[in-house]
Amino acid sequence: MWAASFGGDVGQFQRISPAGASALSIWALRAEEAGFRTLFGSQWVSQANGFQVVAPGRSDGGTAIWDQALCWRRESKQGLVEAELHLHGGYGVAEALREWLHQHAWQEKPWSQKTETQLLLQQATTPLAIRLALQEERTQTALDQLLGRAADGESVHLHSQLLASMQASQWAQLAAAPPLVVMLGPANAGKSTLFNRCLRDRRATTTSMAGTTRDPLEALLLLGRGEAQLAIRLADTAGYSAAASSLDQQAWAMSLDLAAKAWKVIWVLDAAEEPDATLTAMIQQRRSQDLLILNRTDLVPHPPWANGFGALDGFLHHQDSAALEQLEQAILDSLGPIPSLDTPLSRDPKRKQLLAKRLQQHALSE
Ligand SMILES: Nc1nc2c(ncn2[C@@H]2O[C@H](COP(=O)(O)OP(=O)(O)OP(=O)(O)O)[C@@H](O)[C@H]2O)c(=O)[nH]1
Ligand SMILES: [Mg+2]
Repeated sequence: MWAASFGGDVGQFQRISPAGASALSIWALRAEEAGFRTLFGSQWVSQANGFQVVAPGRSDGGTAIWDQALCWRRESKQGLVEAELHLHGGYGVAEALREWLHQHAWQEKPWSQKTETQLLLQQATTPLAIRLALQEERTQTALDQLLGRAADGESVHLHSQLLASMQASQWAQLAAAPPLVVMLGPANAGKSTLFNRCLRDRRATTTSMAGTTRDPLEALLLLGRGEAQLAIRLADTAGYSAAASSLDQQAWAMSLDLAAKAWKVIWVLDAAEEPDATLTAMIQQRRSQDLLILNRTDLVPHPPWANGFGALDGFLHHQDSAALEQLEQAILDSLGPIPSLDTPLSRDPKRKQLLAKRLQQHALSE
């Protein structure tokens, strides 16, 4: 789209550091090679990824308002060259640069025309999010080829590749926007205590009285380690009570609303208190991606009513740090292995749909 508006050596530019006075200002420039040569003459950086200190031409013979900038030639796309200019961040300097570029018929390009990958990189919460954003851009063609081969029916042994791409695409989706995980359950089951333990911080109030938490509380939490870390938005909510006041009922309704929007719900039950029929029905209808934890098992280790509830296998009371790791692992395990560097992936809904379809066909044929 950018290239289409180009003619001759006319270039486009935008400020990529925040507007306003600051120590430094950074500008992105894009043009055909000739456009840069007209601008910088012999000072232009001829090598990709090269750096050079550049000064503006002084055709008026006077003193230039901005004198020097660091120029980084970034990359070349569709016959266009991109460069970054780093210079002083004062207001006058920025205006002088704008004026100088306008004099050379360069156009200022609005900030909003950033590419999808640039936006993802700017919002990335973890190194994994950065890696998968770049991987998505890099493997687009490979994914389309894989889908093409799967459609042809020429190769029958594509199931594992399709599955890896499917899982990688899900990882990319979740890494790009931290998903919501909601803690839900009866009042006083220890939800807020567990929330604090997960965050290793006292963020939620906990008391021995039922109905302590009213409004949902949300915090960003990193799961896993190193380059595999995934950020989630963990939410603590108000609990359920059969004898709730109207205020408590309103709070519980808010908990349910939030749970309906969640990627996963973690049901936290009190081992010392058998859930009533209403709650039992809700727990039994939970979605396959939800988890169930039996808490306060130091009080009642094996409550008979919990048999067949499908609580997280061997989950202990929250004092045990192994239990927290087990919970973290259960969430990560549901995503499958971390995508390898060369697995093609996409967050595009149409491609994901096609991937699911081909995966189903190939599962049947193998
Ligand atoms: N014995 C025992 N007590 C616990 C455990 N977890 C939490 N508690 C206690 O149980 C009480 C309730 O804990 P909270 O974390 O406030 O429970 P909650 O589910 O957030 O309660 P509401 O906000 O009222 O819905 C507190 O006194 C906690 O110290 C546990 O594993 N064992
Ligand atoms: Mg609470």
